[in-house]
Amino acid sequence: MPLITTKRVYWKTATRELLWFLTGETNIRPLVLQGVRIWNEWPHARYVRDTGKAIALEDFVARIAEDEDFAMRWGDLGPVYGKQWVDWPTYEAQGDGSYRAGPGINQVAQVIASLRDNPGSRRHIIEGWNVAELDAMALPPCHKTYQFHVGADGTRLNCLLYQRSCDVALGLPFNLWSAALLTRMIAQQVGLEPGELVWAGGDTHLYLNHEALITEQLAREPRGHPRLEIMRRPDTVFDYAIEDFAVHDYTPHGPIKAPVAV
Ligand code: DHF
Ligand code: TMP
Repeated sequence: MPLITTKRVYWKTATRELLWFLTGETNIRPLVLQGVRIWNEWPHARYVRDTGKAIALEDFVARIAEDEDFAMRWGDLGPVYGKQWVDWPTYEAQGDGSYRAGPGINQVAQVIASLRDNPGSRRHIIEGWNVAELDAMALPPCHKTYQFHVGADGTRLNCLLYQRSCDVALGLPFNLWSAALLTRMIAQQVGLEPGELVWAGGDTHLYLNHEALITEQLAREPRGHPRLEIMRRPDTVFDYAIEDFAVHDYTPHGPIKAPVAV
């Protein structure tokens, strides 16, 4: 697995995020209830902006956990990854010039079906960049396009991820792990071996306040080759749980704390 060893990467946190995407959920509450904090800054910033109340981040997050109505009102990130991946909106013309919402499209389920039915297809794509809904998202998708290919010998599943914007210090370690994990899960579902992950970054940047983090990390030697074991084969890609994953041979250097730019 492309799990960075020069600092401790919280792969379970990244895994919980990926599983949350696959539920179609866009509210941070299920993450908060699992102790995952990585999306908290955005709803908090919006709350402070919209209400003018200077509540501390920790108090805001406690309220999200305790008060479901409050979470419904303030915890949503808009139609981000989860929504687009499993419930991409459609519209049906009504004949009178108006449109009505049609059934959502589950891109992940469709890609799995197409990998099974038509492995040679050049159209196995999961796309997050729904142009019409970008304005409603807390953050337009960074890891926006996943394309899967079955290798020429028909036994391996490869993935190409295009990431339009990449925070090298904080986001990238999570993004590499999650892309590889998603590929492993889909490969298991369709009966293929995992192949290559190719990552392509658009705007790939370091924040100035990550300078110390990166300087320290670059001074460290990589350590070994972590492996992922998937403990069982769930019925569908939507049925994995955090307990299904074990990482072996991961003895990273220590964590390095760094602020996230909102
Ligand atoms: N904004 C920016 N500016 N950079 C990002 O990487 C980013 N990532 C987002 C949302 N918005 C973003 C979602 N992913 C962390 C990791 C991934 C992530 C958001 C935050 C993070 O803070 N990681 C720390 C702590 C992890 C933890 O507390 O579990 C790390 O050391 O990896
Ligand atoms: P931007 O929308 O202005 O590009 O800002 C988004 C920032 O978040 C940018 O630094 C990239 C970073 N990011 C990642 O690197 N990976 C992620 O998964 C997410 C959600 C954000």
